[in-house]
Amino acid sequence: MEGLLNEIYNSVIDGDLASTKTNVQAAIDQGIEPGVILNQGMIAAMSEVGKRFEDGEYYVPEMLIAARAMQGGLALLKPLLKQADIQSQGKVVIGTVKGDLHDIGKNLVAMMLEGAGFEVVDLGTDVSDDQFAEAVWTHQPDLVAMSALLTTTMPQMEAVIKALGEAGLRRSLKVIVGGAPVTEAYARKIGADGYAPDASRAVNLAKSLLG
Ligand code: B1M
Repeated sequence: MEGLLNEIYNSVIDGDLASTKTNVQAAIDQGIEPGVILNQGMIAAMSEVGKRFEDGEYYVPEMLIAARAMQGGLALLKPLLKQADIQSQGKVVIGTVKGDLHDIGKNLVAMMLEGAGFEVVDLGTDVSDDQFAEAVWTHQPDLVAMSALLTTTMPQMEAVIKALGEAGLRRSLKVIVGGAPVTEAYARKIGADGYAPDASRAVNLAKSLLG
């Protein structure tokens, strides 16, 4: 098992999509827990990619192909993250905020929410405050979930919360935020209802907020 997880780790770091898919499928076939494949194989690899970028060893293209490899592996895990026969837990509108193109964490949160029985409307990346407000108007969700990976795009979360309030859409709607630079204190400061540091805790948070 160790060996296969290492292979996944290395294939994501190398941005090798074909090997990542082969290794993730082999890990699934061997009965390795999806959470272990995800956390010890793929997410660990992405933090190493981030470190290499900070150290000037990797550039944007390397980050991009690592992300592509990770998305390929995630697609194979997706069906396994779904629980069978669960009642709908509510509707969620999710997106990465304006100016931000990072979507792996957001996709993971969306996937885990879906797996836990939430109906998810995914607005993608680079989503403006107006687009969030419009989606809330159209889809009438119970929860809005926002992701930001850049310190420069985090303030967009506050803009969205403000826009929802101004449009009179905040009443029973809950808002949660997350992403690497976001903190609990920041979430409180901007008036969000909650913050989660990772996808599985985002699911717990959503469940507890929607009671
Ligand atoms: Co960029 N990038 N990137 N990047 N990138 C980071 C974020 C960075 C930390 C790298 C670094 O310097 N170490 C840095 C940000 C620095 C900062 O602002 N503090 C950075 C930078 C600087 C940039 C560019 C500006 C680089 C440039 O162009 N010079 C540029 C910006 C582009 C833009 O968005 N406008 C850029 C571009 C890119 C790529 C496009 C090449 C690619 C993204 C591809 C994609 O997403 N499709 C990319 C990548 C891959 C990364 C790193 C390496 C990996 C991110 C990732 O997918 N992690 C990242 C370094 C790092 O994070 N260590 C980095 C795995 C993912 C599972 O984790 O997204 O954190 P994460 O999600 C977690 C939690 O945060 C949480 O749950 C997930 C885990 O379960 N979570 C939520 C996320 N959203 C949530 C929402 C919730 C709750 C929890 O509730 C709603």
